Amino acid sequence: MAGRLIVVSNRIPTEGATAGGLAVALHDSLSGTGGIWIGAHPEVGPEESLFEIGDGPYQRLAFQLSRSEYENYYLGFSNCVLWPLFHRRSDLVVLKSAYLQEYLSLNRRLANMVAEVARPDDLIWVHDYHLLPLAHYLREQGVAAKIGLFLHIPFPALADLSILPDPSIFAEWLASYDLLGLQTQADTARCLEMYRADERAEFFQDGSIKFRDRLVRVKSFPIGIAVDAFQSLADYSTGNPFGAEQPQEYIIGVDRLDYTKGLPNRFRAFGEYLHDYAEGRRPSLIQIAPPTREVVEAYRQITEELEELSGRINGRYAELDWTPIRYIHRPIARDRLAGIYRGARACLVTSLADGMNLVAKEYVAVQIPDDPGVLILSRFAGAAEDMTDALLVNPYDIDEVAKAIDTALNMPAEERIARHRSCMAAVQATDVGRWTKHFLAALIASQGRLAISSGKHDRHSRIGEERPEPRQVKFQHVEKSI
Ligand code: GDG
Repeated sequence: MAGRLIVVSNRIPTEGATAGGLAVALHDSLSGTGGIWIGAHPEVGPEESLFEIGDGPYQRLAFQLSRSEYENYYLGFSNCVLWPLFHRRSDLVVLKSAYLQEYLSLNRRLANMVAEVARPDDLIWVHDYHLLPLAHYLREQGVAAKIGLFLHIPFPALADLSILPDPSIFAEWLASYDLLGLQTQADTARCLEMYRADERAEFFQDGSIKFRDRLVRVKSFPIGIAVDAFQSLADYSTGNPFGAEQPQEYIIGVDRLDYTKGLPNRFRAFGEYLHDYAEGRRPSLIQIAPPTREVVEAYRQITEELEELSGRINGRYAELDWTPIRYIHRPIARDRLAGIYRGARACLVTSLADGMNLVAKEYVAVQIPDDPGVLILSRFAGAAEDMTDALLVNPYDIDEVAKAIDTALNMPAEERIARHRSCMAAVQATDVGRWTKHFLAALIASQGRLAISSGKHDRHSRIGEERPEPRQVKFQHVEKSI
């Protein structure tokens, strides 16, 4: 890698929190290049500049969100506009002009701070929907370094974008990146559809899009987990992860309590399974659902709905020595989680829309290969694009999910083993270490700015590195090349 890696995300990993797969995967690239991770931190710090937190093998620079930025940029535009819109829940979008204004001003403020530390040969890797316009503002600041974006959530449908006052801004923001990384090929197709509808965009045979004076490459990079590390967690989680009362037979669900995860239908389907199929069998559904974004109204509503549904189903079916749904509305330690996954006869993932869904991969990774449990996976999770041998279900169809629970719990060992082997191959192929390498290699290979630039803002004057324009072709050839 030429220069340093600079990762920018909404939140910076902190010592207190367990390191997630992404932080683990980026550790080597950051440490090896004297890299920097930049993100928001709850600590009080100076308002206009980045401040350093902690010691470590790479630098961590934090910025602070004001109360108003937290409300309008984070809760507002990021989580009451972009999150529902990108997850096909336009009905939950709340439009307020202050949301967009502060989303833009935070991104501009952050770009100014990042521009202070960035050098022309750095690679800047921006993460997720909170920071879509960051590259646009970095370019305004004259930053010429290569900038990539990875979007962890689904790319929206063109029709859904039209509920925004100015849907065309997305094409503009995103074209300031050199590389747009999306989770799936379906996301890539939706992104290309957006550019196809925009007369400012031209398409090239190598899969890039020319927009004004820039070339942007759009490609899918399905994210995965740190397979070996997660398997080790399950191996070393000794004893009974439940404590005293381990259920005999159980199905596991693990999700941040979010309306995109299809939890009410999951509970209904389990209730229907108990009614129609269980026949004397007494499996439990262990649902771990730590709270997130509770101050947003839509999250309050779903919390109430789940309490009501689990109460009703347990009231109807529970016995003195059996609780059908164990609904745990708080986080569980990661090593216990790995042990709980391993003992589950099935895992239920019922997302109505989901960028990837790492829970599906974690579950498969820790199964015992000669006696594995069965993954029941929504066809609307990104993971379904590769894990085609999971039991794929339509999460809107409660009957179908109830039937899939029955199929999973009665599946012969031979079929379980074959399905698991196939899903495990997908988990291995997308290991987060490989994923990081693929993304960074594609970013290094990306084309960047075209020769036609005026370069008037070009602080790092990289115009000398311009490349010839690729041959322009008709769009229908392009789709095949991606
Ligand atoms: C976004 C996209 C995409 C959950 N509860 C506990 C806990 N977790 C961990 C799981 C898993 C992670 O949280 C959830 O990851 P997902 O991928 O399922 O979902 P999002 O949080 O929505 O993530 C998603 C992902 O980004 C990556 O690109 O796949 O589509 O929405 O790792 O294990 N961990 C612990 N206790 C819990 O109670 N320790």
